[in-house]
Amino acid sequence: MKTYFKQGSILFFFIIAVLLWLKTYSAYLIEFRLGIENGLQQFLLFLNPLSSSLFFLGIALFFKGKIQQVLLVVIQLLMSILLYANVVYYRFFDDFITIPVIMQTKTNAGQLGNSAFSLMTPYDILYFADTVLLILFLVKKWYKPSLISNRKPALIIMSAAIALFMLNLGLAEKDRPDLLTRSFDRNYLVKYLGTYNFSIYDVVQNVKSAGQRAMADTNDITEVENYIKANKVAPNPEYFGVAKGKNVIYISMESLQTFLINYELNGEEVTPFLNSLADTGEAFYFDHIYNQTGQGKTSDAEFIMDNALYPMAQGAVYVNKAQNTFQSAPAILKAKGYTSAVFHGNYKTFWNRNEMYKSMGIDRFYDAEYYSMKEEDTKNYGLKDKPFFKESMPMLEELPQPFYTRFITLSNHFPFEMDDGDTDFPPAETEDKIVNQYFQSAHYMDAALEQFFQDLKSSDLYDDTVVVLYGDHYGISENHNEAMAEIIGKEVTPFEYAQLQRVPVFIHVPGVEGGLIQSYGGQLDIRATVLHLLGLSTKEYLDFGSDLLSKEHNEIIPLRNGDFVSPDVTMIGEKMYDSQTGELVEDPDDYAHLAAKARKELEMSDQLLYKDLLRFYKPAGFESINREDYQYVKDED
Ligand code: GP9
Ligand code: MN
Repeated sequence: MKTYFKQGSILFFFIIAVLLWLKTYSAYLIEFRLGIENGLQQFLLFLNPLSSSLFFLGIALFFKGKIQQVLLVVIQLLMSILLYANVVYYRFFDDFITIPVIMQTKTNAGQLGNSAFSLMTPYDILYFADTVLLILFLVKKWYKPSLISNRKPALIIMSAAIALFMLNLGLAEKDRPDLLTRSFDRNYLVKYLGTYNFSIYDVVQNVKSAGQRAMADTNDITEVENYIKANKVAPNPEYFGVAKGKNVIYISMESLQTFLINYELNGEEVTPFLNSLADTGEAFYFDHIYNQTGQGKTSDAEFIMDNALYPMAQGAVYVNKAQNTFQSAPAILKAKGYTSAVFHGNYKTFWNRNEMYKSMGIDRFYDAEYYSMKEEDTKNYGLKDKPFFKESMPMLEELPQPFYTRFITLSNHFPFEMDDGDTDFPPAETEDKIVNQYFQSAHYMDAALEQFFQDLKSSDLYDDTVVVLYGDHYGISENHNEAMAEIIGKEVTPFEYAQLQRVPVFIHVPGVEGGLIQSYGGQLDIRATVLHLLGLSTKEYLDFGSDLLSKEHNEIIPLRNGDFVSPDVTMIGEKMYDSQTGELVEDPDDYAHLAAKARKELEMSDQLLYKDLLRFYKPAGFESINREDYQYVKDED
């Protein structure tokens, strides 16, 4: 039998390591947009997979014979899987996988499948070509591992790998100080250190966060409490209490971005119903609200609505902090006689909702179990919006009043596919199918909302109910910038992309004249706005929003990635842009204090969450939630 490599030859090992290195580097170039700005960054990107390949594959060399073979395959395969998983995840989320995301996938078992498949292509098989080659060589015995362990060369290779890594880290720190301690942005970490090292960093971070909770005590709450209370703004007396005792309905509008409101595609309005809400003054329409969600997407937006705290920089609060203590809106309103409920045409375990809702004191959860879920009525993640709202009506009417509820729509979800007959709205005509379909599914959702409003009116609930509609997060990621440029009629620069992070917010208050409100705000500001409309003071609560209708409303809006927007400047990464013109500002240092304020706010909120500090705080008049009082099991009848 022919053996291509001398027994114990180290050459074969190097070929495998180099293939993994180059494969990873190619993936960086082809799949990820890491924003390489200079030659050094380009060099580090090229360098970083080398040290990881040598280091991890090198472990196999400490063993001999069969064990060496098996280890080589297993390590190579695991690294390839990690790389490919990141590639697929990035194609949709523009982000890298973290430990909490992996936990989420488990929680959401099976249901992410559809989206994941639409993100894969047959060419992806190339991501495992070198793995197949490696296995082939070993099975065919074209390469025979050493019968003694290659301890000495292994040590040399490991040391070289570590030296390379230290060099990499040193150069990265030089280009971007505090890379490991301060960064909110996973893109930076991957750009400088690579996907494999990022995963290790992520594991360490998660272990640390578990430790943080254990170490915290009552003293930790004081700083946060002082910060928050010093920054509270007074409600606007004109609106305070105008909706006292009214019901509340929040509607989470899946993936809806502000650019769609009043947008006309070939002369036809995409969202005629929502447009009419704003135009007629039937509701307040806020057109400068930026989404502040992170990896938890819909669940992060829900979390923000009910808690006015920042979601996590990595992973979803719903999944990772579901056992924390919260003083959520449903619990606050419970003390005022409200019954709370969530309606959603997907199963209760998705996003770990059935656990998180207990901590937020949500009384009832009408999940997929309560709906018909007929084949022709479902698509993607669950029930289509029109049957969803239709079937929800009788359940809503049964609720004791006043109620506090949330309806979570689904039809306008990536990849925005519609069934035949669900919409006659024409797709856009860019080269990008996803962008084209987005208009159709958004139009369908708009029609579903109109039908729901009709039903509320005919049921007499309308005049007793505040309705808040909010876009949950972006629908169109950076991957589609080219087509989006056609849609918005200008290049999607980083500044324009930040503008696309706006999500529409409408608030209908019975008997109150609405209209367009252009002040800058974030999703976190909605809770205080609504509680004040209901006539509840928010002074005692540890939250980070500021009433959008207040004259003192705070217009510096931190985003979850550490950037911020304000009417004057918008900070993206390290750069400051004039918010009105989109040009870089001449003297960014003039705005350093705003950046510091935004950072401080995120830091304070993170403290609350990571250390679970609300367990040490009890607002006056608040009745603590006991998770055991809540259960979301449908009665058999
Ligand atoms: C699933 C729905 C979609 O239940 O909320 O979640 P998303 O993927 O948008 O976070
Ligand atoms: Mn969503």
